[in-house]
Amino acid sequence: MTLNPEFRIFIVLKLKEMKYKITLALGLLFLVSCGKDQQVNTLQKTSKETKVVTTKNKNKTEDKTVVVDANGVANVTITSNDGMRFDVRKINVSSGQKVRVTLTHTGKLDKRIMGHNVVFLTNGVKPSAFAVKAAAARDNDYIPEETTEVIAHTKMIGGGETTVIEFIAPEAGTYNYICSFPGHYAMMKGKLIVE
Ligand SMILES: [Cu+2]
Repeated sequence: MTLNPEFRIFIVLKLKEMKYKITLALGLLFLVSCGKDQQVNTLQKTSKETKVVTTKNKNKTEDKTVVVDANGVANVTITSNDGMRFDVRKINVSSGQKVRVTLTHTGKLDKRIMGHNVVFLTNGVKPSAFAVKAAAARDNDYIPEETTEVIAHTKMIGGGETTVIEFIAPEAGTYNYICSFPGHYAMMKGKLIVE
């Protein structure tokens, strides 16, 4: 059977038109799905930003960690972990007040690998300079022997342990506290603010 030339041209044109329509439809579908992806990304970004804000707000409560008991003692619990962090970075007390510091280590690592302590340094002592001397005092729990640069310090503890110290808050001023385990002071530090 032979088709007349006019009809053949008609069919070819029709086929071309269909091809064009299909391409156009696929293109639209692609655009729509891209748009959806972008929307999802935007939503994910927004929820991430919200999370960051929440964390920041949590950190703002850091200076509300001191609980003064019926005897006037300022109680503060500092939590540390295997991630080399103190959860408390600021402690507000009054001069002459008794301060009770509880240090807990919620991690799993041994104190020889991830030991933590809290060392309150006297005024004007540079944490970095003290940390160098402390690192050399391994046999003394990383506290330089007969040092005059320490107000008070806890013992070194490992994962799962807790230790408590008490001391009298010195004269008004801002004092640094650090963990003196080698390499920890840069991450594990805070300020004792005495008024
Ligand atoms: Cu430490």
